[in-house]
Amino acid sequence: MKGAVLAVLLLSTLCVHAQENSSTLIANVDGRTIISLDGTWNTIVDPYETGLNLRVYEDAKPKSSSDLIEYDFERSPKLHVPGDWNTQRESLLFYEGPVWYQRDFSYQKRPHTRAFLYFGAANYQARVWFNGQKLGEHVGGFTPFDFEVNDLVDGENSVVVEVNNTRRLDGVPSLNTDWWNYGGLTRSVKLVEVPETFTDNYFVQLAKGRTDQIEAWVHVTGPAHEGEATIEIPEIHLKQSARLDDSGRASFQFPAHVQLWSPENPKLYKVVISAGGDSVTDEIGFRTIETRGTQILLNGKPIFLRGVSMHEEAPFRSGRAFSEEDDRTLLTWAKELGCNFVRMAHYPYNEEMVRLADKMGLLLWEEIPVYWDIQWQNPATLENAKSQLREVISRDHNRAAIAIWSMSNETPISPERTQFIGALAAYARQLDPTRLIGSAMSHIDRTSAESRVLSDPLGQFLDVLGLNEYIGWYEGKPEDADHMQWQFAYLKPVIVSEFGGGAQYNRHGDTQTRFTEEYQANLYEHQFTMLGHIPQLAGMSPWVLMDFRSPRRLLPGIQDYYNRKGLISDQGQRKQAFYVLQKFYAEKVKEGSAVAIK
Ligand code: GCB
Repeated sequence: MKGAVLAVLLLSTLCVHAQENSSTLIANVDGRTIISLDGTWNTIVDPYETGLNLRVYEDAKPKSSSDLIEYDFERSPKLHVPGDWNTQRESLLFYEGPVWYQRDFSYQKRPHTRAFLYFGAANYQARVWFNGQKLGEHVGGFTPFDFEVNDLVDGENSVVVEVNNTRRLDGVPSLNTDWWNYGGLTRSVKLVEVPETFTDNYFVQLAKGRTDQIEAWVHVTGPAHEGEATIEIPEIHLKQSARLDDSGRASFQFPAHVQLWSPENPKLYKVVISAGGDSVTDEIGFRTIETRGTQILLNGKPIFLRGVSMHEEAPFRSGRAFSEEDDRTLLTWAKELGCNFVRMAHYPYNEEMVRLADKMGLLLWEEIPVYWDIQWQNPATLENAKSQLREVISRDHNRAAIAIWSMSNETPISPERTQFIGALAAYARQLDPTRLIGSAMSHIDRTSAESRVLSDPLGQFLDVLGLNEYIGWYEGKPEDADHMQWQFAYLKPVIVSEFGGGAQYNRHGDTQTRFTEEYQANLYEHQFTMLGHIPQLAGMSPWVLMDFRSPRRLLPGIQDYYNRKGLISDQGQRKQAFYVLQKFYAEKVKEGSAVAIK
Protein backbone atom coordinates (compact mmCIF):
# COMPACT_ATOMS: atom_id res chain seq x y z
CA MET A 1 0.00 0.00 0.00
CA LYS A 2 2.76 2.40 1.03
CA GLY A 3 4.47 1.66 -2.28
CA ALA A 4 1.30 2.47 -4.21
CA VAL A 5 0.82 5.82 -2.45
CA LEU A 6 4.43 6.67 -3.11
CA ALA A 7 4.03 5.77 -6.77
CA VAL A 8 1.00 8.05 -7.11
CA LEU A 9 2.82 10.93 -5.40
CA LEU A 10 5.86 10.36 -7.51
CA LEU A 11 3.83 10.25 -10.70
CA SER A 12 2.05 13.49 -9.95
CA THR A 13 5.31 15.36 -9.29
CA LEU A 14 6.78 13.89 -12.46
CA CYS A 15 3.84 15.14 -14.52
CA VAL A 16 4.33 18.70 -13.27
CA HIS A 17 7.99 18.56 -14.28
CA ALA A 18 7.05 17.34 -17.73
CA GLN A 19 5.10 20.50 -18.40
CA GLU A 20 7.68 22.82 -16.85
CA ASN A 21 10.44 21.57 -19.05
CA SER A 22 8.81 21.44 -22.46
CA SER A 23 10.90 23.43 -24.92
CA THR A 24 11.32 24.42 -28.54
CA LEU A 25 11.57 21.71 -31.22
CA ILE A 26 14.72 22.34 -33.25
CA ALA A 27 14.43 21.82 -37.00
CA ASN A 28 17.32 20.59 -39.16
CA VAL A 29 19.33 19.25 -36.22
CA ASP A 30 21.92 17.78 -38.57
CA GLY A 31 22.69 21.33 -39.72
CA ARG A 32 23.87 21.99 -36.13
CA THR A 33 26.81 20.98 -33.98
CA ILE A 34 25.82 17.59 -32.64
CA ILE A 35 27.21 14.89 -30.43
CA SER A 36 25.75 11.57 -31.43
CA LEU A 37 24.44 9.47 -28.57
CA ASP A 38 23.81 6.51 -30.84
CA GLY A 39 25.45 3.23 -30.00
CA THR A 40 25.19 0.87 -27.07
CA TRP A 41 22.80 1.72 -24.23
CA ASN A 42 22.28 -0.23 -21.00
CA THR A 43 18.73 -1.51 -20.74
CA ILE A 44 16.41 -2.88 -18.08
CA VAL A 45 13.26 -4.65 -19.21
CA ASP A 46 10.63 -3.75 -16.62
CA PRO A 47 7.26 -5.38 -17.34
CA TYR A 48 5.72 -4.24 -14.01
CA GLU A 49 7.21 -0.74 -14.17
CA THR A 50 9.01 -1.30 -10.88
CA GLY A 51 11.75 1.07 -11.97
CA LEU A 52 9.72 4.12 -11.03
CA ASN A 53 9.56 3.07 -7.38
CA LEU A 54 13.18 2.02 -7.41
CA ARG A 55 14.09 5.42 -8.87
CA VAL A 56 16.24 3.82 -11.50
CA TYR A 57 16.43 7.22 -13.19
CA GLU A 58 18.89 8.27 -10.48
CA ASP A 59 21.30 5.68 -11.84
CA ALA A 60 22.66 5.28 -8.30
CA LYS A 61 25.54 3.02 -7.29
CA PRO A 62 25.78 1.45 -3.80
CA LYS A 63 28.16 3.45 -1.63
CA SER A 64 28.80 0.58 0.73
CA SER A 65 28.04 -3.10 0.86
CA SER A 66 25.05 -2.43 3.12
CA ASP A 67 23.31 -0.13 0.59
CA LEU A 68 20.20 -1.63 -1.00
CA ILE A 69 20.00 -0.79 -4.69
CA GLU A 70 18.00 -3.31 -6.68
CA TYR A 71 19.10 -2.44 -10.17
CA ASP A 72 22.37 -1.95 -11.96
CA PHE A 73 22.45 -0.39 -15.41
CA GLU A 74 26.09 -1.21 -16.01
CA ARG A 75 25.55 -4.93 -15.52
CA SER A 76 22.30 -5.02 -17.47
CA PRO A 77 22.00 -6.22 -21.06
CA LYS A 78 22.61 -3.78 -23.90
CA LEU A 79 20.59 -2.61 -26.88
CA HIS A 80 21.68 -0.64 -29.88
CA VAL A 81 20.27 2.82 -30.51
CA PRO A 82 18.77 3.58 -32.95
CA GLY A 83 16.81 0.36 -33.18
CA ASP A 84 13.69 -1.37 -31.99
CA TRP A 85 14.11 -3.86 -29.16
CA ASN A 86 11.85 -6.49 -30.74
CA THR A 87 14.33 -7.51 -33.42
CA GLN A 88 17.46 -7.13 -31.29
CA ARG A 89 16.63 -9.70 -28.65
CA GLU A 90 14.58 -12.79 -29.38
CA SER A 91 12.77 -12.69 -26.04
CA LEU A 92 11.49 -9.19 -26.88
CA LEU A 93 9.89 -9.98 -30.23
CA PHE A 94 6.36 -9.69 -28.81
CA TYR A 95 7.23 -7.55 -25.78
CA GLU A 96 4.98 -4.59 -25.05
CA GLY A 97 5.74 -2.57 -21.94
CA PRO A 98 8.39 -0.37 -20.37
CA VAL A 99 12.13 -0.67 -20.99
CA TRP A 100 14.65 1.61 -19.27
CA TYR A 101 17.56 2.88 -21.37
CA GLN A 102 20.68 4.43 -19.88
CA ARG A 103 24.00 5.73 -21.13
CA ASP A 104 26.83 7.97 -19.97
CA PHE A 105 28.57 10.55 -22.08
CA SER A 106 31.10 13.31 -21.58
CA TYR A 107 30.13 16.86 -22.42
CA GLN A 108 30.98 20.13 -20.80
CA LYS A 109 28.84 23.10 -21.75
CA ARG A 110 30.64 25.86 -23.61
CA PRO A 111 30.03 29.54 -22.86
CA HIS A 112 27.24 31.29 -24.82
CA THR A 113 25.76 28.04 -26.07
CA ARG A 114 22.67 26.04 -25.26
CA ALA A 115 22.41 22.27 -25.30
CA PHE A 116 19.36 20.20 -26.22
CA LEU A 117 18.84 16.48 -25.95
CA TYR A 118 17.09 15.47 -29.18
CA PHE A 119 15.28 12.19 -29.92
CA GLY A 120 14.41 11.27 -33.52
CA ALA A 121 11.59 9.05 -32.16
CA ALA A 122 10.71 6.75 -29.26
CA ASN A 123 7.79 4.38 -29.57
CA TYR A 124 5.36 5.04 -27.95
CA GLN A 125 5.79 7.02 -24.77
CA ALA A 126 9.09 8.31 -23.36
CA ARG A 127 10.05 9.84 -20.03
CA VAL A 128 13.48 11.36 -19.89
CA TRP A 129 15.90 12.09 -17.03
CA PHE A 130 19.24 13.84 -17.27
CA ASN A 131 21.71 13.52 -14.42
CA GLY A 132 18.84 12.39 -12.20
CA GLN A 133 16.51 15.29 -13.09
CA LYS A 134 13.28 14.70 -14.95
CA LEU A 135 13.32 16.57 -18.26
CA GLY A 136 9.85 15.65 -19.45
CA GLU A 137 7.78 13.18 -21.40
CA HIS A 138 6.69 12.64 -24.95
CA VAL A 139 3.81 10.74 -26.47
CA GLY A 140 3.74 9.54 -30.08
CA GLY A 141 6.03 6.94 -31.56
CA PHE A 142 7.21 8.50 -34.82
CA THR A 143 7.99 12.16 -34.33
CA PRO A 144 10.97 14.00 -32.82
CA PHE A 145 11.17 15.80 -29.47
CA ASP A 146 13.83 17.57 -27.49
CA PHE A 147 14.59 19.02 -24.07
CA GLU A 148 16.98 21.77 -23.09
CA VAL A 149 19.62 20.45 -20.69
CA ASN A 150 21.81 23.53 -20.19
CA ASP A 151 21.93 23.87 -16.44
CA LEU A 152 22.11 20.15 -15.88
CA VAL A 153 25.19 19.43 -18.01
CA ASP A 154 28.06 18.34 -15.85
CA GLY A 155 31.10 16.89 -17.62
CA GLU A 156 30.18 13.24 -17.11
CA ASN A 157 26.47 12.90 -17.81
CA SER A 158 23.92 10.12 -17.49
CA VAL A 159 20.74 9.96 -19.58
CA VAL A 160 17.91 7.66 -18.57
CA VAL A 161 14.85 7.12 -20.75
CA GLU A 162 11.87 4.96 -19.97
CA VAL A 163 10.33 3.90 -23.28
CA ASN A 164 6.92 2.25 -23.09
CA ASN A 165 5.22 0.75 -26.14
CA THR A 166 2.10 -0.46 -24.33
CA ARG A 167 -0.84 0.00 -26.71
CA ARG A 168 -3.48 2.34 -25.35
CA LEU A 169 -7.16 2.64 -26.13
CA ASP A 170 -6.84 6.44 -26.11
CA GLY A 171 -3.63 6.38 -28.15
CA VAL A 172 -2.79 7.41 -31.71
CA PRO A 173 -2.79 4.77 -33.06
CA SER A 174 -5.11 2.91 -30.70
CA LEU A 175 -5.04 -0.83 -29.87
CA ASN A 176 -5.29 -2.31 -33.33
CA THR A 177 -2.87 -1.91 -36.22
CA ASP A 178 -1.67 -4.09 -39.07
CA TRP A 179 2.00 -3.43 -38.35
CA TRP A 180 4.47 -4.44 -35.68
CA ASN A 181 4.48 -2.37 -32.53
CA TYR A 182 8.26 -1.95 -32.56
CA GLY A 183 9.30 -0.44 -29.22
CA GLY A 184 12.38 1.48 -28.23
CA LEU A 185 14.59 4.39 -29.16
CA THR A 186 13.99 3.63 -32.80
CA ARG A 187 15.78 6.69 -34.17
CA SER A 188 18.98 8.57 -33.37
CA VAL A 189 19.57 10.42 -30.11
CA LYS A 190 21.73 13.56 -30.22
CA LEU A 191 23.00 16.34 -28.08
CA VAL A 192 22.54 19.49 -30.12
CA GLU A 193 24.59 22.58 -29.39
CA VAL A 194 23.31 25.99 -30.54
CA PRO A 195 24.10 29.64 -29.75
CA GLU A 196 22.13 31.29 -26.93
CA THR A 197 19.88 32.99 -29.48
CA PHE A 198 19.26 30.81 -32.53
CA THR A 199 16.88 29.98 -35.37
CA ASP A 200 14.82 27.03 -34.19
CA ASN A 201 12.73 26.76 -37.38
CA TYR A 202 12.09 28.35 -40.76
CA PHE A 203 9.88 27.77 -43.77
CA VAL A 204 11.27 28.63 -47.19
CA GLN A 205 8.97 27.55 -50.03
CA LEU A 206 7.42 28.89 -53.21
CA ALA A 207 4.24 30.83 -52.56
CA LYS A 208 1.15 28.75 -53.28
CA GLY A 209 0.60 28.63 -57.05
CA ARG A 210 3.58 30.92 -57.84
CA THR A 211 6.71 29.50 -59.44
CA ASP A 212 8.52 32.86 -59.29
CA GLN A 213 7.94 33.96 -55.72
CA ILE A 214 9.23 32.69 -52.38
CA GLU A 215 7.20 33.11 -49.23
CA ALA A 216 9.11 32.41 -46.06
CA TRP A 217 9.35 32.86 -42.35
CA VAL A 218 12.18 32.48 -39.88
CA HIS A 219 11.73 32.00 -36.15
CA VAL A 220 14.41 32.94 -33.66
CA THR A 221 14.41 32.06 -29.99
CA GLY A 222 16.61 33.19 -27.11
CA PRO A 223 17.38 36.31 -25.07
CA ALA A 224 18.39 38.51 -28.06
CA HIS A 225 15.71 37.72 -30.65
CA GLU A 226 15.66 41.14 -32.23
CA GLY A 227 17.13 42.77 -35.31
CA GLU A 228 16.97 41.01 -38.65
CA ALA A 229 16.91 37.55 -40.12
CA THR A 230 18.46 36.83 -43.50
CA ILE A 231 17.82 34.19 -46.17
CA GLU A 232 20.53 33.59 -48.74
CA ILE A 233 20.53 31.36 -51.81
CA PRO A 234 24.13 31.81 -52.99
CA GLU A 235 23.71 29.96 -56.31
CA ILE A 236 21.26 32.58 -57.58
CA HIS A 237 22.93 35.49 -55.73
CA LEU A 238 19.87 36.05 -53.63
CA LYS A 239 20.00 37.66 -50.21
CA GLN A 240 16.92 38.97 -48.42
CA SER A 241 16.52 40.33 -44.91
CA ALA A 242 13.47 41.03 -42.78
CA ARG A 243 12.87 42.41 -39.33
CA LEU A 244 12.13 40.07 -36.43
CA ASP A 245 8.96 40.95 -34.57
CA ASP A 246 8.48 40.75 -30.81
CA SER A 247 7.84 37.03 -30.98
CA GLY A 248 11.11 36.45 -32.86
CA ARG A 249 9.48 35.88 -36.23
CA ALA A 250 10.41 37.46 -39.56
CA SER A 251 8.21 37.15 -42.67
CA PHE A 252 9.46 37.29 -46.24
CA GLN A 253 8.05 37.52 -49.70
CA PHE A 254 10.36 38.06 -52.65
CA PRO A 255 10.74 37.13 -56.31
CA ALA A 256 13.09 34.24 -57.07
CA HIS A 257 14.00 32.65 -60.37
CA VAL A 258 14.84 29.10 -59.56
CA GLN A 259 15.07 25.83 -61.45
CA LEU A 260 11.98 24.00 -60.33
CA TRP A 261 12.26 20.72 -58.41
CA SER A 262 10.52 17.72 -59.99
CA PRO A 263 10.99 13.94 -60.00
CA GLU A 264 12.88 14.31 -63.31
CA ASN A 265 15.03 17.16 -62.01
CA PRO A 266 15.24 17.04 -58.22
CA LYS A 267 17.22 20.25 -58.00
CA LEU A 268 18.10 21.40 -54.47
CA TYR A 269 19.60 24.75 -53.55
CA LYS A 270 21.86 25.54 -50.66
CA VAL A 271 19.93 27.97 -48.46
CA VAL A 272 21.57 29.82 -45.56
CA ILE A 273 19.41 31.22 -42.78
CA SER A 274 21.04 33.67 -40.38
CA ALA A 275 20.02 35.85 -37.49
CA GLY A 276 22.28 37.55 -34.95
CA GLY A 277 25.40 35.45 -34.71
CA ASP A 278 23.60 32.23 -35.68
CA SER A 279 23.59 30.65 -39.09
CA VAL A 280 22.20 27.33 -40.36
CA THR A 281 22.38 25.78 -43.82
CA ASP A 282 19.82 23.59 -45.53
CA GLU A 283 19.23 22.13 -48.97
CA ILE A 284 15.83 23.10 -50.32
CA GLY A 285 13.98 22.37 -53.55
CA PHE A 286 11.32 24.68 -54.97
CA ARG A 287 8.13 23.50 -56.65
CA THR A 288 4.42 24.11 -56.48
CA ILE A 289 1.77 21.49 -55.87
CA GLU A 290 -1.92 22.22 -56.40
CA THR A 291 -5.11 20.72 -57.67
CA ARG A 292 -7.33 21.91 -60.50
CA GLY A 293 -10.64 20.12 -60.79
CA THR A 294 -9.71 16.46 -60.70
CA GLN A 295 -6.05 16.96 -61.59
CA ILE A 296 -2.94 17.28 -59.48
CA LEU A 297 -0.56 19.93 -60.81
CA LEU A 298 3.16 19.93 -60.14
CA ASN A 299 4.71 23.24 -61.13
CA GLY A 300 1.45 24.09 -62.88
CA LYS A 301 1.36 20.94 -65.04
CA PRO A 302 -0.80 17.84 -64.55
CA ILE A 303 1.07 14.89 -63.10
CA PHE A 304 0.00 11.28 -62.67
CA LEU A 305 1.37 9.89 -59.41
CA ARG A 306 2.92 6.50 -60.17
CA GLY A 307 3.31 5.37 -56.62
CA VAL A 308 3.67 2.55 -54.19
CA SER A 309 2.74 2.33 -50.50
CA MET A 310 5.32 1.23 -48.02
CA HIS A 311 6.17 0.72 -44.36
CA GLU A 312 9.28 1.95 -42.61
CA GLU A 313 10.47 -1.65 -42.37
CA ALA A 314 14.08 -2.68 -42.83
CA PRO A 315 14.82 -4.86 -45.84
CA PHE A 316 16.53 -8.23 -45.23
CA ARG A 317 16.46 -8.08 -41.41
CA SER A 318 12.91 -6.80 -40.67
CA GLY A 319 12.58 -4.35 -37.78
CA ARG A 320 12.12 -0.61 -37.98
CA ALA A 321 14.23 0.89 -40.77
CA PHE A 322 16.63 3.61 -39.67
CA SER A 323 19.91 3.50 -41.58
CA GLU A 324 20.92 5.27 -44.76
CA GLU A 325 21.26 1.82 -46.33
CA ASP A 326 17.72 0.79 -45.32
CA ASP A 327 16.26 4.02 -46.63
CA ARG A 328 18.18 3.93 -49.88
CA THR A 329 17.30 0.30 -50.59
CA LEU A 330 13.58 0.94 -50.15
CA LEU A 331 13.46 4.11 -52.22
CA THR A 332 15.67 2.59 -54.93
CA TRP A 333 13.16 -0.25 -55.26
CA ALA A 334 10.38 2.30 -55.68
CA LYS A 335 12.44 4.01 -58.39
CA GLU A 336 13.10 0.69 -60.07
CA LEU A 337 9.33 0.14 -60.25
CA GLY A 338 9.06 3.40 -62.16
CA CYS A 339 7.56 5.40 -59.31
CA ASN A 340 7.57 9.16 -59.03
CA PHE A 341 5.58 8.94 -55.78
CA VAL A 342 5.65 7.01 -52.51
CA ARG A 343 2.95 6.74 -49.89
CA MET A 344 4.72 6.60 -46.55
CA ALA A 345 2.01 4.73 -44.67
CA HIS A 346 0.89 4.95 -41.81
CA TYR A 347 3.08 7.20 -39.67
CA PRO A 348 5.98 9.63 -40.11
CA TYR A 349 9.25 7.98 -41.21
CA ASN A 350 12.78 8.99 -40.28
CA GLU A 351 13.85 12.43 -41.46
CA GLU A 352 16.78 11.08 -43.47
CA MET A 353 14.41 9.04 -45.64
CA VAL A 354 12.39 12.16 -46.46
CA ARG A 355 15.59 14.05 -47.27
CA LEU A 356 16.68 11.16 -49.48
CA ALA A 357 13.37 11.33 -51.38
CA ASP A 358 14.11 15.03 -51.94
CA LYS A 359 17.44 14.08 -53.53
CA MET A 360 16.13 11.09 -55.50
CA GLY A 361 13.10 12.89 -56.90
CA LEU A 362 10.20 11.06 -55.26
CA LEU A 363 7.04 12.88 -54.27
CA LEU A 364 5.72 11.80 -50.90
CA TRP A 365 2.49 11.28 -49.05
CA GLU A 366 3.32 11.54 -45.35
CA GLU A 367 0.78 10.31 -42.83
CA ILE A 368 0.06 10.46 -39.10
CA PRO A 369 -1.09 7.27 -37.36
CA VAL A 370 -4.79 8.14 -37.11
CA TYR A 371 -5.52 4.58 -38.15
CA TRP A 372 -8.80 2.63 -38.11
CA ASP A 373 -10.81 3.34 -35.00
CA ILE A 374 -9.57 5.68 -32.28
CA GLN A 375 -11.26 7.67 -29.51
CA TRP A 376 -12.89 10.37 -31.62
CA GLN A 377 -14.68 11.91 -28.67
CA ASN A 378 -11.64 12.16 -26.42
CA PRO A 379 -10.13 15.69 -26.44
CA ALA A 380 -6.79 14.30 -25.23
CA THR A 381 -6.67 11.94 -28.21
CA LEU A 382 -7.27 14.88 -30.56
CA GLU A 383 -4.49 16.85 -28.84
CA ASN A 384 -2.20 13.86 -29.24
CA ALA A 385 -2.97 13.58 -32.98
CA LYS A 386 -2.47 17.33 -33.36
CA SER A 387 0.92 17.28 -31.68
CA GLN A 388 2.10 14.41 -33.88
CA LEU A 389 0.92 16.40 -36.90
CA ARG A 390 2.65 19.57 -35.68
CA GLU A 391 5.90 17.73 -35.01
CA VAL A 392 6.09 16.09 -38.41
CA ILE A 393 5.14 19.25 -40.28
CA SER A 394 7.67 21.29 -38.37
CA ARG A 395 10.35 18.68 -39.19
CA ASP A 396 9.59 18.23 -42.89
CA HIS A 397 7.89 21.39 -44.15
CA ASN A 398 10.96 22.44 -46.15
CA ARG A 399 11.13 19.22 -48.16
CA ALA A 400 10.08 19.60 -51.78
CA ALA A 401 9.29 15.88 -51.84
CA ILE A 402 6.34 16.26 -49.49
CA ALA A 403 3.27 16.78 -51.66
CA ILE A 404 0.51 15.49 -49.39
CA TRP A 405 -0.07 15.48 -45.65
CA SER A 406 -2.39 12.59 -44.93
CA MET A 407 -4.62 12.95 -41.91
CA SER A 408 -5.76 9.36 -41.49
CA ASN A 409 -6.28 5.86 -42.83
CA GLU A 410 -9.51 3.86 -43.14
CA THR A 411 -11.47 5.50 -40.36
CA PRO A 412 -15.07 4.38 -39.78
CA ILE A 413 -17.61 7.06 -40.69
CA SER A 414 -19.32 8.92 -37.83
CA PRO A 415 -20.01 12.60 -37.08
CA GLU A 416 -17.41 12.57 -34.28
CA ARG A 417 -14.79 11.05 -36.57
CA THR A 418 -15.51 13.60 -39.30
CA GLN A 419 -15.26 16.48 -36.86
CA PHE A 420 -11.99 15.13 -35.41
CA ILE A 421 -10.28 14.73 -38.78
CA GLY A 422 -11.80 17.99 -40.03
CA ALA A 423 -10.07 19.72 -37.12
CA LEU A 424 -6.78 18.02 -38.03
CA ALA A 425 -7.11 19.11 -41.67
CA ALA A 426 -7.74 22.72 -40.64
CA TYR A 427 -4.73 22.59 -38.33
CA ALA A 428 -2.50 21.17 -41.07
CA ARG A 429 -3.56 23.96 -43.45
CA GLN A 430 -2.78 26.54 -40.81
CA LEU A 431 0.68 25.06 -40.19
CA ASP A 432 1.47 24.59 -43.88
CA PRO A 433 -0.73 26.28 -46.47
CA THR A 434 1.32 24.96 -49.40
CA ARG A 435 0.76 21.19 -49.31
CA LEU A 436 -2.27 19.15 -50.32
CA ILE A 437 -4.35 17.52 -47.63
CA GLY A 438 -5.36 13.90 -48.14
CA SER A 439 -6.66 10.84 -46.35
CA ALA A 440 -7.07 7.18 -47.25
CA MET A 441 -10.74 6.17 -47.12
CA SER A 442 -12.28 2.73 -47.43
CA HIS A 443 -15.88 2.98 -46.27
CA ILE A 444 -17.71 2.60 -49.52
CA ASP A 445 -21.34 2.28 -50.62
CA ARG A 446 -22.10 -0.78 -52.73
CA THR A 447 -24.86 0.50 -54.96
CA SER A 448 -24.95 -2.67 -57.10
CA ALA A 449 -22.73 -5.65 -57.81
CA GLU A 450 -20.76 -3.56 -60.24
CA SER A 451 -20.88 -0.07 -58.84
CA ARG A 452 -19.28 1.56 -55.87
CA VAL A 453 -19.59 5.05 -54.46
CA LEU A 454 -17.14 6.84 -52.20
CA SER A 455 -19.22 9.45 -50.42
CA ASP A 456 -17.33 9.66 -47.11
CA PRO A 457 -18.05 13.19 -45.80
CA LEU A 458 -14.37 13.50 -44.94
CA GLY A 459 -13.99 14.35 -48.61
CA GLN A 460 -15.18 17.90 -47.92
CA PHE A 461 -11.98 18.68 -45.99
CA LEU A 462 -9.54 17.14 -48.46
CA ASP A 463 -7.71 18.24 -51.60
CA VAL A 464 -7.16 14.66 -52.75
CA LEU A 465 -9.36 11.66 -52.07
CA GLY A 466 -7.46 8.52 -51.14
CA LEU A 467 -9.36 5.31 -51.91
CA ASN A 468 -8.30 1.99 -50.38
CA GLU A 469 -10.06 -0.97 -51.98
CA TYR A 470 -9.35 -4.68 -51.97
CA ILE A 471 -11.47 -6.06 -54.80
CA GLY A 472 -10.07 -9.49 -55.57
CA TRP A 473 -8.64 -10.01 -52.10
CA TYR A 474 -10.98 -9.19 -49.21
CA GLU A 475 -13.90 -8.75 -51.59
CA GLY A 476 -14.80 -10.97 -54.56
CA LYS A 477 -12.46 -12.18 -57.27
CA PRO A 478 -9.76 -10.25 -59.14
CA GLU A 479 -11.90 -10.42 -62.31
CA ASP A 480 -14.73 -8.53 -60.55
CA ALA A 481 -12.67 -5.38 -60.95
CA ASP A 482 -13.02 -5.40 -64.75
CA HIS A 483 -16.58 -4.08 -64.82
CA MET A 484 -16.58 -2.12 -61.58
CA GLN A 485 -17.70 1.48 -61.91
CA TRP A 486 -16.65 4.07 -59.34
CA GLN A 487 -18.30 7.31 -58.43
CA PHE A 488 -17.12 9.96 -56.03
CA ALA A 489 -19.24 12.46 -54.12
CA TYR A 490 -16.56 15.13 -54.50
CA LEU A 491 -15.12 16.35 -57.76
CA LYS A 492 -11.50 16.15 -56.62
CA PRO A 493 -8.45 14.16 -57.70
CA VAL A 494 -8.53 10.51 -56.63
CA ILE A 495 -5.49 8.50 -55.63
CA VAL A 496 -6.14 4.79 -55.24
CA SER A 497 -4.01 4.70 -52.14
CA GLU A 498 -4.23 0.93 -51.66
CA PHE A 499 -5.11 -2.23 -53.54
CA GLY A 500 -3.32 -5.55 -53.54
CA GLY A 501 -3.23 -9.15 -52.43
CA GLY A 502 -0.95 -11.56 -50.59
CA ALA A 503 1.67 -13.74 -52.23
CA GLN A 504 4.53 -15.67 -50.77
CA TYR A 505 7.67 -15.32 -52.83
CA ASN A 506 8.27 -18.42 -54.98
CA ARG A 507 4.89 -19.92 -54.18
CA HIS A 508 3.34 -20.91 -57.48
CA GLY A 509 -0.07 -22.08 -58.71
CA ASP A 510 -2.86 -20.91 -60.96
CA THR A 511 -4.31 -17.42 -60.89
CA GLN A 512 -7.14 -18.54 -58.58
CA THR A 513 -4.86 -19.97 -55.88
CA ARG A 514 -4.43 -17.60 -52.96
CA PHE A 515 -0.99 -16.56 -51.82
CA THR A 516 0.67 -17.51 -55.10
CA GLU A 517 2.65 -15.04 -57.15
CA GLU A 518 0.28 -15.81 -60.05
CA TYR A 519 -2.79 -14.79 -58.04
CA GLN A 520 -1.19 -11.50 -57.03
CA ALA A 521 0.06 -10.68 -60.55
CA ASN A 522 -3.37 -11.45 -62.03
CA LEU A 523 -5.05 -9.26 -59.40
CA TYR A 524 -2.84 -6.35 -60.43
CA GLU A 525 -3.75 -6.81 -64.11
CA HIS A 526 -7.48 -6.65 -63.33
CA GLN A 527 -6.98 -3.64 -61.10
CA PHE A 528 -5.33 -1.81 -63.99
CA THR A 529 -8.42 -2.45 -66.12
CA MET A 530 -10.60 -0.95 -63.40
CA LEU A 531 -8.33 2.04 -62.81
CA GLY A 532 -8.64 2.85 -66.50
CA HIS A 533 -12.36 3.47 -65.90
CA ILE A 534 -11.87 6.11 -63.20
CA PRO A 535 -11.75 9.51 -64.91
CA GLN A 536 -10.84 11.27 -61.65
CA LEU A 537 -7.77 9.11 -61.16
CA ALA A 538 -4.67 11.23 -60.49
CA GLY A 539 -2.44 8.59 -58.98
CA MET A 540 -2.07 5.24 -57.27
CA SER A 541 0.00 3.60 -54.56
CA PRO A 542 -0.68 -0.17 -54.45
CA TRP A 543 -0.22 -2.08 -51.22
CA VAL A 544 2.70 -2.65 -50.67
CA LEU A 545 6.38 -2.36 -51.65
CA MET A 546 7.79 -5.03 -49.32
CA ASP A 547 6.44 -7.75 -47.02
CA PHE A 548 6.33 -6.47 -43.46
CA ARG A 549 5.85 -7.87 -39.99
CA SER A 550 2.36 -7.83 -38.55
CA PRO A 551 1.08 -9.62 -35.43
CA ARG A 552 -2.30 -10.06 -37.16
CA ARG A 553 -0.99 -12.40 -39.89
CA LEU A 554 -1.27 -15.85 -38.42
CA LEU A 555 -1.24 -18.32 -41.31
CA PRO A 556 1.66 -20.73 -40.65
CA GLY A 557 4.09 -21.54 -43.42
CA ILE A 558 2.83 -18.60 -45.49
CA GLN A 559 2.37 -15.54 -43.36
CA ASP A 560 4.21 -16.41 -40.15
CA TYR A 561 3.41 -12.95 -38.78
CA TYR A 562 4.19 -11.19 -42.05
CA ASN A 563 1.78 -9.30 -44.25
CA ARG A 564 2.65 -10.87 -47.62
CA LYS A 565 1.17 -8.24 -49.91
CA GLY A 566 4.65 -7.02 -50.77
CA LEU A 567 5.77 -6.75 -54.38
CA ILE A 568 9.13 -7.69 -52.91
CA SER A 569 9.69 -10.22 -50.13
CA ASP A 570 11.25 -9.22 -46.82
CA GLN A 571 14.43 -10.82 -48.20
CA GLY A 572 14.46 -8.54 -51.22
CA GLN A 573 13.13 -11.04 -53.82
CA ARG A 574 10.91 -9.48 -56.47
CA LYS A 575 7.60 -11.24 -57.07
CA GLN A 576 5.85 -11.46 -60.47
CA ALA A 577 3.54 -8.57 -59.62
CA PHE A 578 6.58 -6.32 -59.24
CA TYR A 579 7.30 -6.71 -62.96
CA VAL A 580 3.61 -6.36 -63.86
CA LEU A 581 3.46 -3.00 -62.10
CA GLN A 582 6.83 -1.95 -63.50
CA LYS A 583 5.54 -2.59 -67.02
CA PHE A 584 2.33 -0.69 -66.34
CA TYR A 585 4.28 2.33 -65.09
CA ALA A 586 6.63 2.22 -68.07
CA GLU A 587 3.56 2.41 -70.31
CA LYS A 588 2.18 5.31 -68.26
CA VAL A 589 5.45 7.19 -68.79
CA LYS A 590 5.21 6.55 -72.55
CA GLU A 591 1.56 7.72 -72.62
CA GLY A 592 2.55 10.80 -70.61
CA SER A 593 5.30 11.78 -73.01
CA ALA A 594 3.00 11.17 -76.00
CA VAL A 595 0.45 13.57 -74.44
CA ALA A 596 3.23 16.10 -73.75
CA ILE A 597 4.43 15.93 -77.38
CA LYS A 598 0.89 16.52 -78.71
C1 GCB B 1 -5.53 -1.88 -45.28
C2 GCB B 1 -4.72 -1.06 -44.33
C3 GCB B 1 -3.30 -1.54 -44.25
C4 GCB B 1 -3.29 -3.06 -44.20
C5 GCB B 1 -3.87 -3.59 -45.50
C6 GCB B 1 -3.97 -5.12 -45.53
O1 GCB B 1 -6.55 -1.51 -45.73
O2 GCB B 1 -4.75 0.31 -44.63
O3 GCB B 1 -2.70 -1.00 -43.12
O4 GCB B 1 -2.02 -3.58 -43.99
O5 GCB B 1 -5.17 -3.10 -45.63
O6 GCB B 1 -3.02 -5.74 -45.93
O7 GCB B 1 -5.00 -5.64 -45.14
